[in-house]
Amino acid sequence: MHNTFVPARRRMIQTSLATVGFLTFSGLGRAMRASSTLPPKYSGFLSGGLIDLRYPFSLPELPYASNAFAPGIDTITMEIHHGKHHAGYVRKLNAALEGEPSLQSKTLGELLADLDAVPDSIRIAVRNNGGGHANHSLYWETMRPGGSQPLGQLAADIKRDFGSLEELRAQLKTAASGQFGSGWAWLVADPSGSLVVLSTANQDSPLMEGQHPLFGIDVWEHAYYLNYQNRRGDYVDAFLDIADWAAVSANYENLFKLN
Ligand code: MN3
Repeated sequence: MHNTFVPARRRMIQTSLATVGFLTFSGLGRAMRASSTLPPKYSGFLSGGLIDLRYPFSLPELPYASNAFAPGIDTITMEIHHGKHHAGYVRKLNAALEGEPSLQSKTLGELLADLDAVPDSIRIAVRNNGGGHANHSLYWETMRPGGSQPLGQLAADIKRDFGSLEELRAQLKTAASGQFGSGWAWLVADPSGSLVVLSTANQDSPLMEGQHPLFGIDVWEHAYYLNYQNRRGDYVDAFLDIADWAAVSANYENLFKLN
């Protein structure tokens, strides 16, 4: 899909990120971490410290009222989704790591990027609940009543890689509709330097494949079933209408700020 030419800016970014790691989701984490301790497998563009959240993990507060998106995303769905489902991932992730001091020092990004380093006995729990915590933390950050438009670098790269925001939305909807069973549709920054749409099953995070999640659509039934039942596509349309592309833009630009 991509030719072998990598623009100079991309080469620089990949080099600098491999050296220093990079910022986390806005508002959820602040520090940068060196990535030099990561295994080579993950030491490229996308490496640890993506999400500078650490044990004991906690449920982030919603930056808006739970009725802020009604009727498109109804109030009860928001309250159960955040207060029960996301809270459950946080609680179970903490329980899994309770007796593992060596893992408690890792960021959530580091844990998800190297599940092989997690003992067999808790690997599935960390995968499901760590993924759930990361995915939902991003989800809440990238919705805003009325939505917003992509800015700056993200706007330029959406045009470069998809042609238009409309085409990106169409590809996200296709990915969301085509995900069999529970999972997520994503816009990710790929190590190649491109923006890519993909889907994951269950609570798997793109971080597990070395990709940086920028925007995710939760297609678990708990995200929409009260209001939409089997009409997943209608929920996806409603969610895309409240996508906070400006917030996604800010997260994306954090990838380029480190040097
Ligand atoms: Mn969910």
